[in-house]
Amino acid sequence: HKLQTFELLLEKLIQPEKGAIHHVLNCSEIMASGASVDGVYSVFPIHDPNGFMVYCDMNTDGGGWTVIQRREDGSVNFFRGWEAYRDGFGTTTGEHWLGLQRIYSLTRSGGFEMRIDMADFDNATAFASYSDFSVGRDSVNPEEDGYPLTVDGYSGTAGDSLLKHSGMRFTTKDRDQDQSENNCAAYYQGAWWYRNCHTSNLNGQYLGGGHASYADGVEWSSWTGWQYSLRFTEMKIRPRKPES
Ligand SMILES: [Ca+2]
Repeated sequence: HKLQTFELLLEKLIQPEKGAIHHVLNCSEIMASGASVDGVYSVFPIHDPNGFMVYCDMNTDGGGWTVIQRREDGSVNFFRGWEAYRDGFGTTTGEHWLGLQRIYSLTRSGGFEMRIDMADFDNATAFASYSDFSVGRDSVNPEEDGYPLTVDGYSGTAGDSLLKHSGMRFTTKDRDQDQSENNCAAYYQGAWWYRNCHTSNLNGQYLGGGHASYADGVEWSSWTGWQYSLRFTEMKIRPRKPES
């Protein structure tokens, strides 16, 4: 009898009734299905059907955000190489990088906006929003293409420190794809879509506020310059709402 019950259960899992299991693509869909609590959820992007865990911000500016990066206490080492940035690292509830391949799976077809929330060590906050964000858009082999950034349409309070990076490939300390004769990631102790080299460095060293060294901290230059390492950053994406 128990075996029969188990087989029935298994059958249901493998062949769910039509509509019984909805494979949610991102946090926006999870919110649309009724969830309103910030936290860790599973998502199943079309191009990564096995799915993965993400942190969903269900409150900021209407919620439904899938978090792709967070710095908050310096507990996780962000000075890592290509494979780590490709695959992701850290703790979903704490400091982490979701991973370029996953960000690509979520955004490759376009139609996403991105928001970055930031805080300094005096409890001031600011944000930067971009109406268009994707990584490796339309790439057949995004890793070979270097997971290039597409970003456009700034609004916010922190100023724009990302548009100059649009079109750039991702550079890590062990894979130089920037336009500098140096490796910007090695030079500025981070990993980013560097040009020659940066106006922002959110994966830089967690230096905890003002620092004497130049541009190697968690920097967002249009808000706090190149010698102030932010206390908190959170990058998050969601499908753009249809124009109203
Ligand atoms: Ca270079």
